Amino acid sequence: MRRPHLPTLAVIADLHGNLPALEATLADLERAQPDAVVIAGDFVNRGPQSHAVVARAARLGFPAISGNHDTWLASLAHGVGRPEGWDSPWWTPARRASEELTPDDLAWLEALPATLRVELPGAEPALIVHGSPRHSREGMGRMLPDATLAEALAGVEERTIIGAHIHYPYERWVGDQHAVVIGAVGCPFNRDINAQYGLFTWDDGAWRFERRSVAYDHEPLYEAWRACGYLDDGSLASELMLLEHRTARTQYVPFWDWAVERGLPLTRENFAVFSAERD
Ligand SMILES: [Mn+2]
Repeated sequence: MRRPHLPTLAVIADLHGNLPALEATLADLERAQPDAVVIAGDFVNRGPQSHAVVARAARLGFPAISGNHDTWLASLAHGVGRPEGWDSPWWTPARRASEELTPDDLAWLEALPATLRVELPGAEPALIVHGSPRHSREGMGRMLPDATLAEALAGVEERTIIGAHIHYPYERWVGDQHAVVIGAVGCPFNRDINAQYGLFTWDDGAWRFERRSVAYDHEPLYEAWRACGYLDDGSLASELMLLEHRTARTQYVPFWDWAVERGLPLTRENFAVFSAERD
């Protein structure tokens, strides 16, 4: 007897201005043929192609939500919330990325909802979030204690909550709720440089999570880095973001935290010390 069709859902997120990674993911979705595709935010920033990724994603027409980088860059583009030293090389990637967003890009990003409920025939609904149901910057990863996650999920009626934000795949159960974090398409932090996303199949009363990891040629990404100009003023922040693409490991934020904790300036010399201490 043929098995009946099982509902399938793909969730992709954290594109972060990396068009080659998005294209590789789309090619893999062509092979997987899920019933639905949802994009769970962070289209922009970090990578060199924020405008190109937003323009491509907008044309795809998949349901989508916004991530913390999308709302942040949109407000920066309007001159709101600019950090101290905004014109310095440290802020070059965010400054250049926010400048390259067109009025259409901004209107599209700003119209995205924060969360989205997905309902497919024959399956339970799932809630798509960027971080957690209550905040786009609260990732549901291993650093979030169970008790805090339970608070974040209080009042959420869906049993399956699918998020992103932390850039590595992770899943756990809290009570009868299943929290899944998909990996990142454009900027993974799990030392796997492939484009990663989640493919979900409704089987035997639950959404089963399959981690997809799609190899792609990184040379066009590095070429985009050379062409975008974010490295031209010697911006260390830009170099760290490129290094994140090369290593699939978080560099920028932990170095920042390390330097602030010690009252040290964000210099190459200090990054070398940080890197040596960390390994
Ligand atoms: Mn992100």
